Amino acid sequence: MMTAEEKYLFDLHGFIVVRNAVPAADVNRMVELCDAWHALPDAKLPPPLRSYDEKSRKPTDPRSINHIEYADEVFQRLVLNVNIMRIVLALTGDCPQLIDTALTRNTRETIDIPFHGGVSGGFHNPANQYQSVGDRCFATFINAATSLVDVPQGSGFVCVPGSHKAHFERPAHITNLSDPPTVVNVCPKAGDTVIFTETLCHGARGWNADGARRTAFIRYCTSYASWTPGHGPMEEHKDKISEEVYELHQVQGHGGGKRVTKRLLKEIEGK
Ligand SMILES: O=C(O)CCC(=O)C(=O)O
Repeated sequence: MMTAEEKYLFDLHGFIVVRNAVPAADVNRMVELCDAWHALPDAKLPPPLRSYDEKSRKPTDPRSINHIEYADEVFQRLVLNVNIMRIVLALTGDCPQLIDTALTRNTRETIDIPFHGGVSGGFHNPANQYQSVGDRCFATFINAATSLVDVPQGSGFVCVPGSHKAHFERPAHITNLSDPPTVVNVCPKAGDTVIFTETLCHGARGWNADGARRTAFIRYCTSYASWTPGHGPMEEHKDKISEEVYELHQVQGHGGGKRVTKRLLKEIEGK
């Protein structure tokens, strides 16, 4: 389901950019919701929306609102988007699990996000792995970041391409502000999706333009990963999502076979 070129690039860099993954009408709706929800305190958000770190967040930390797929259909379309799922299915061996969604807003007033991911003392968390085997790339924890705005150079997502396979510790002076070729600033247009393995060393530069950077992050893992039970569907809010999104949220064994996966594969094959 990934082309030879996509596999080459993902394996080499640890990320790829899917251009125009999301239709403009959906992008506009997401921007509208992003601005409306970010104008509200947590207590006023429609349940079960809540900020990732409402209690500990400082005013200058970028705010990330979670569980967005329960609050509007546009985010349910996003988690099932075939342009994105084509890659996610390939990377998870057709055993995907939706574990987390987040809508973030970065402004000139909010700070950058330091590098994280990658190796620590030569150790990759076994729940977060990347391998290339035979003709396949395989990642157990994937982030699909859809930009809702055009991101200018000098702002937004940065990473150390290839660091998903790094064995040695990153020297401390290499930061999210370092220059190419070691550090690359990926600047998507509105509707583009940056798909990366969470083993990639990544972070973000502060927003340096007017308005706000708005991004929808959808995180997937393999459905049999041992650390995910706490990330299953929210049973008390089950009535707010479709059967397919509910199933995508579920833990499942190595055999795969989610109905939603089969439906997506058929749709992708027919394209
Ligand atoms: O804002 C960004 O693009 C960085 C996001 C990030 O570091 C993450 O989701 O782990």
